[in-house]
Amino acid sequence: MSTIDRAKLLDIYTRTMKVNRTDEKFRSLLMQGKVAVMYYCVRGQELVSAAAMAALTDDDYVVCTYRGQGEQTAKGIPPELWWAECLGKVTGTCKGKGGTMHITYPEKGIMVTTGVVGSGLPIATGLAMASQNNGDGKVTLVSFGDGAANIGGFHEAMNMAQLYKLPVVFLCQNNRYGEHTAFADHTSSESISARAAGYGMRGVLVDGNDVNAVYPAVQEAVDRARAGEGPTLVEAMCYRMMGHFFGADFSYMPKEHLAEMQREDPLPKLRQVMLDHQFSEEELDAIVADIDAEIDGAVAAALAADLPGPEELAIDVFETPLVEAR
Ligand SMILES: Cc1ncc(C[n+]2csc(CCOP(=O)(O)OP(=O)(O)O)c2C)c(N)n1
Ligand SMILES: [Mg+2]
Repeated sequence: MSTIDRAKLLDIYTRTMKVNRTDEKFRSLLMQGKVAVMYYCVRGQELVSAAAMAALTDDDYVVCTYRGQGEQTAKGIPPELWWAECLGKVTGTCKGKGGTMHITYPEKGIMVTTGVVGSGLPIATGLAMASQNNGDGKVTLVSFGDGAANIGGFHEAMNMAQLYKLPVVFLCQNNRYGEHTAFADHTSSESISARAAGYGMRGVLVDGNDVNAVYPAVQEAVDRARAGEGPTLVEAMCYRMMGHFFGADFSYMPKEHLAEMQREDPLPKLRQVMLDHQFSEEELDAIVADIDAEIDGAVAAALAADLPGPEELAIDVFETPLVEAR
């Protein structure tokens, strides 16, 4: 049985299914040609994002990547704002000027989404340093991939975060691939988390498909960060069940690997944990039905919304809007 209490399990299940249903909806819209934007699928990684976000408060900060739908949804960006942003509409979180790869929503702590691989780590370290200086009690969590761990900024951020005992959690979602390159072909160490020792930092390796592994590990890392005990590098092993981005070929992923992913799929495993805790099939299905209805409403509103007008080009860019400066 799980050590996680029922209320928290329900919270994690709900967040996980929001991420999954959003991913399914996005792929379905793309398949039907109803939308045409870049989208990086999160199928297989839903639980890691959801369990990690469930360990944070609304005010805590998150920095994520282009594959950040999970963090963005699970941290609580309202779906109507999220969908509108993804579709480039003026009603979006960034008035349609960010799109899928640059979602920002400070109201729920989503501070930065970046497409520059590895750049989130130094940014998160800076946010954590600000919190330490301000004494605001916030923890920053940065989500990044296995490939990102091989960028120089990873090392700079890890060293500085540990040196100053900053309230930051480094969450590596090791989905076994960096674009088309398998983990063993781009990383010399056996794991990313083992590198933490080189900085005198705590490193934890967890099964990202198991709620009983990933949630307690992230919660402990968050608690330690908030208590002034410094950063943790949490590496969650998971699978990228699709190509690098929607529509990308993934024939280079070996068949045995695909079979292993199916066996380890986090969603049926989480559902079983819920059933073991006396949640009924009907109850779990009803949660998903509510989520689907909310997503359908948000998508319809986003599709009907306006694109930003040309005047938006000069707004939110400089502190003094260009039109006023002239
Ligand atoms: C600095 C930089 N180098 C290269 C790229 C091209 N690129 C985009 S995604 C990606 C793979 C990153 O893999 P990983 O960090 O494992 O994240 P995942 O896509 O698996 O979530 C690369 C190399 C980039 N966007 N930025
Ligand atoms: Mg990866």
